[in-house]
Amino acid sequence: MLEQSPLAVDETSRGVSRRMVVKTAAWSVPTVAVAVGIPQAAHASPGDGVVLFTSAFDGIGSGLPSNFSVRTGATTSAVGTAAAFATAAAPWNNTGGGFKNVASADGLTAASDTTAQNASTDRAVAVRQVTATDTGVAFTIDSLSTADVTGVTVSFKAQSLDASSPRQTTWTVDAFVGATRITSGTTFTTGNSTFGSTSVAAIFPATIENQTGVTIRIACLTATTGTGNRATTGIDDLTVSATSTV
Ligand SMILES: [Ca+2]
Repeated sequence: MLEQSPLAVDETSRGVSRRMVVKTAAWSVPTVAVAVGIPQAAHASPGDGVVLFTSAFDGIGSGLPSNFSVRTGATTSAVGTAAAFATAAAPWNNTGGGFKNVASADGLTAASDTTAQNASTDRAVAVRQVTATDTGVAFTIDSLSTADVTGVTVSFKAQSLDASSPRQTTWTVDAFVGATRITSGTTFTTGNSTFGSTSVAAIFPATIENQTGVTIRIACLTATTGTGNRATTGIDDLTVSATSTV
C-alpha cells in the first residue's frame, strides 16, 4: 500500500497533476507504475462522512475543548470577544451571570438538586444571562476548515435548565468567514419557565464550503422577552459534520 501515499496527496490538486501522480508513483514503486496510473479512489471517498468538530463537554471541569470558545459582544456583524469560562461545577438556578460548567439535562429532571447535578459526570457548557448580557452571548467553534466538504451541519442538544426563569431567550445558529456572516436559518428558544433538552440540527448553505478560518456560532443576538430572571442555557453533544467531496 506504499504507493497510495503520493496518490492520496496529489488528489488534492486533481486535474493538474495526473502526470505527477504517475511519475511520483513510478519513482516510488516502479513495478506497479502502470497499475497506479489508472484512476482509483484515495482513502477519502466522495460521500464519506467527515467530522470537523465534536465534543460532549464532559471534561470542561479542566477547561473548554480546543477550537471552542465562549463570547460576549456578539452581533450580526461581529463574532464577539472571547469571555471567561468558570470551570467549577455550578447549579442551574444560580443567578450569577457568566459562562459555566453545569450538569447536562440528560438523565436528570427539573427537580434534580445541586447534589444530584454535581454528581453528574455528563456536563454541558452553559451561560446564565443577566442584564449586562441580555444580548451578545455566544458559543463558538473556531478555526474550522471546510475544504473539500459539502453539507456542513452543526448538531447539538439545546438545553433550558432553570425552570424558575421566566424570561425567554432566542438563539441563532450562524457562521462567519472573515467578516462575512452566513446564516443557517435555524433558531431555538430557552427559558420561559421550561426545563428540557432539544436536539437541534442546522444545515449551512454552500457559501460556507471550501473556506478556512470558519467560525460557527450559537448566539443570542436579540433582547430577551418577558420579565424576571433570565435563562440558564446549556449546549451539549455538539458536532459539526459534513460530506467529503473528494
Ligand atoms: Ca455532556
